[in-house]
Amino acid sequence: MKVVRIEAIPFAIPYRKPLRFASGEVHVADHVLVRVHTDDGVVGVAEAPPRPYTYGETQESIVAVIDKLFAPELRGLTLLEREAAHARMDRTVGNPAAKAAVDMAIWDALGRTLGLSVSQLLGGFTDRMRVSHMVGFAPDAEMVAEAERVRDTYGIQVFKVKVGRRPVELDVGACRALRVALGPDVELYVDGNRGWTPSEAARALRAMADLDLTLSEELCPADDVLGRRWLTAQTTVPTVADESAPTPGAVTRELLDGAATMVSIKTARTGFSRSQAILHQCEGLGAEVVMGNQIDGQLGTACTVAFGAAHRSSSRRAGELSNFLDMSDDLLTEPLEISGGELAVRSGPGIGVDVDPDKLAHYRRDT
Ligand code: MUC
Ligand code: MG
Repeated sequence: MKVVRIEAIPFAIPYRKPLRFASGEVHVADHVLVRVHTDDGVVGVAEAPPRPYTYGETQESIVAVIDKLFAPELRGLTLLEREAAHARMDRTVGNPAAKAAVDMAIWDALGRTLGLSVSQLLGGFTDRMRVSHMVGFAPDAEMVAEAERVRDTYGIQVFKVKVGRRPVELDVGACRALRVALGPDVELYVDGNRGWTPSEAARALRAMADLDLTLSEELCPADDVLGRRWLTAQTTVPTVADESAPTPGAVTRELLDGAATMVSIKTARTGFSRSQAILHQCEGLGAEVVMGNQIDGQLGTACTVAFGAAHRSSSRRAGELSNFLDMSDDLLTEPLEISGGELAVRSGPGIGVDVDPDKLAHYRRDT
């Protein structure tokens, strides 16, 4: 059960259709595959998606911090010494996606070693989640056509609509077009990725008051301290903290400050160990959670559903589990399949997925 080697392998898979949102856009999944090898010959895997516009990490920085710092620091620890692994990684500040992928690859290796599912080790509450699909910026008709295609093909009934453009009317019009086309039974919520000021956000929410939005996520930047508190106090739509709450301390600040009423948990930034800390913190504080998507590939999505389904409070809402559908290919031997609006946890040991060596050889960027 001893860690003998950690690999960080950069790869790049183009998106068929880019995802555009207020803080950036994604055309290529330029992620990092992390492999943790043990002295028993077990290999645990996870993927790290760099999001420079959210956390400052790049594909190169993730590879470098794992190769230069985390791999030498973690070598020799057993798979059960995860707190020690985190204490060593936390000597380096930041780098959430790199740390999360190492954490999840260790969990995957542990599950494979024990012959047990990580989702069951984490909590085993259920074996599937309802799926929410993120709709990025495009002309209204394209956003509607995408949502209709995803609904008709995969049975998805929950949509997170990217907002945060200027003028706010652009997004208000898109949300209205989606509500009119999809009808009253589909769930719609919005994510601004910090694109609006508090006053713009307040105006937009007023203009969308009849659209039955269930959540509003990160409409303005975390540094708009008083503005976010002012906004959250006046809206009846629950406010989700996403990129403003990537650590337990930030979660406490956002919730106790009145800047947010709910928290997005992303395994891509807090792995399994720290996501569980945040989940339990939210349960203790009485704050709901949503399983978010960091524009994950299939491996990252398998991690999100494994974690989300493992606990009662994280499986309650639809998880954001479908944006890998826009990638032109992926690394797994058996692709994830969404049907009836749900994604099942993989039953195999660990996270339950395997990387196809031919696909990795084709897409890796370090050879
Ligand atoms: C989201 O929920 O914000 C966009 C940037 C990122 O880090 O995650 C995505 C989706
Ligand atoms: Mg978000």
